[in-house]
Amino acid sequence: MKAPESGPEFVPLKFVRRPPDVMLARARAFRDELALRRSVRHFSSEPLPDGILDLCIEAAASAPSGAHQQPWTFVVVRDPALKREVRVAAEAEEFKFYSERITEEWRGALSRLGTTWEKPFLEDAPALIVVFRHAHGVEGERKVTHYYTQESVGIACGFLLAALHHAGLATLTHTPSPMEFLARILGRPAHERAYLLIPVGYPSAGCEVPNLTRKALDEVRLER
Ligand code: IYR
Repeated sequence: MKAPESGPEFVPLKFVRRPPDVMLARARAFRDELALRRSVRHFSSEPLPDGILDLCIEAAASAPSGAHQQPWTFVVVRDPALKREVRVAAEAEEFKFYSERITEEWRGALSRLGTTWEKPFLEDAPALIVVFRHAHGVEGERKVTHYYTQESVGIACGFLLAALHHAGLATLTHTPSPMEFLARILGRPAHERAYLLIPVGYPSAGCEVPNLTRKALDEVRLER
């Protein structure tokens, strides 16, 4: 006879309760810090401190996920030959995008970002983190359904971008489309789908970013 499934095990929550003035100061400091994050498209090749990416990936992997299935893999690409392979494949897709697939409306929307099919940052940045979403799980021969994978991996990527920024690194959220080439080049199994490609490093000397403004609080927040 099959042993009965054991019920959930619970442990005390570790929760840090803070006085309101401390909470406000922390919320303000966190807002101000995240406000300084910008998408960077020009990287120096300066190497990263040892261990920094693993710490940030551990922060990302602490994100909540559907049924706690943690449907993600973070692939760190540092090898110059592999970065080149990713760049060549990404630029092939991006060339088709900018010359054929893009609509005039989309071209207009992108114009102030100054992007083109050329992606030197894929080789210049000392590391690329390619985040894969597990469309389902695999247990032996069995396919395991995963839930809310888009939301889960999106939240983990938010944690990752915040952790990298907090650590003092610049990032870009790059989505060459389609991204199937990443699973092929990086040898990921069929149930892992490339979700986001994140170049990580230091901005190049004299790096510039578009002069963008953000929506004000009263444009994004309602009270009902
Ligand atoms: N993937 C292309 C195009 C692109 C699309 C959007 I939406 C952006 O916010 C930025 C770029 C590229 O990376 O150039």
